[in-house]
Amino acid sequence: MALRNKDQHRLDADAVTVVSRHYGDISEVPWDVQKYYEQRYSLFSKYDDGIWMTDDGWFGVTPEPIANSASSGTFSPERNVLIDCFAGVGGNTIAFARTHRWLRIHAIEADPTTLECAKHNAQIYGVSERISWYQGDCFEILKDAFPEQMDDCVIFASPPWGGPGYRFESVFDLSAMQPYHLSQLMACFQSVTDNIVIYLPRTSDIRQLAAIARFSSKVVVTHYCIEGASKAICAFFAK
Ligand code: MGP
Repeated sequence: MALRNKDQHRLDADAVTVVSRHYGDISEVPWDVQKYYEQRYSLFSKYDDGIWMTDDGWFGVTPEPIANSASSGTFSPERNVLIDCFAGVGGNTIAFARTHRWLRIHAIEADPTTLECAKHNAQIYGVSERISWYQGDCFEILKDAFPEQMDDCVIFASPPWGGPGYRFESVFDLSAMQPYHLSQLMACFQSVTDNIVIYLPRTSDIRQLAAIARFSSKVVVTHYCIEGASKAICAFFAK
């Protein structure tokens, strides 16, 4: 991808693809991102303070009101460590940090440039000091940094859904989600904890969530809307 203009902050380590930046005017914004740019204050209320995004980040970031609602869900009091496995540009990580409810928040992001955005955005919200950042594959990092069951932990995951095309499925098949399907995610997370929250497409097949819960725990599913428009669901798994 060619560099867009002087506002570009940096390239990733291999100087190949990902550019992070703050768009100040819609005329600078690629056409496929413009819809999300129009919603920028719903994604980050402090957008004008200089929020950094990658172009891919616009598609996947959790709108701030939803992130705030999901992060203030009911979690057992003994759970005081939160691991965000797909931190992206930081929407959910920041919301969890703003609750002041967690002793420590661990945020994992595979892409170095996206991680820089998350760190920068956390500074804007004044919550950086509560977050430990990890760059790399969350499956590897969970195995290396959290190799045992943790009684005090909740895992949150807002994984990739295979791109915006998810919305053309009338019922979204979680066993075909790309690049990681639901069972694969759950198997990895359950090696650390039974308390797992996953952010998923609004059309997700609820029967597949129920089937997973039957073998491990109970599941509560919350449906999030903004101004009447359905956006996504969260599945809260707990023992
Ligand atoms: P959307 O469907 O792209 O937008 O995403 P919208 O405005 O509902 O589209 P409409 O034109 O169909 O009305 C809705 C929300 O889903 C976004 O705000 C993101 O929070 C979330 N989202 C979208 N995608 C493609 C992903 C994804 O791949 N992963 C995750 N975790 N969230 C996503």
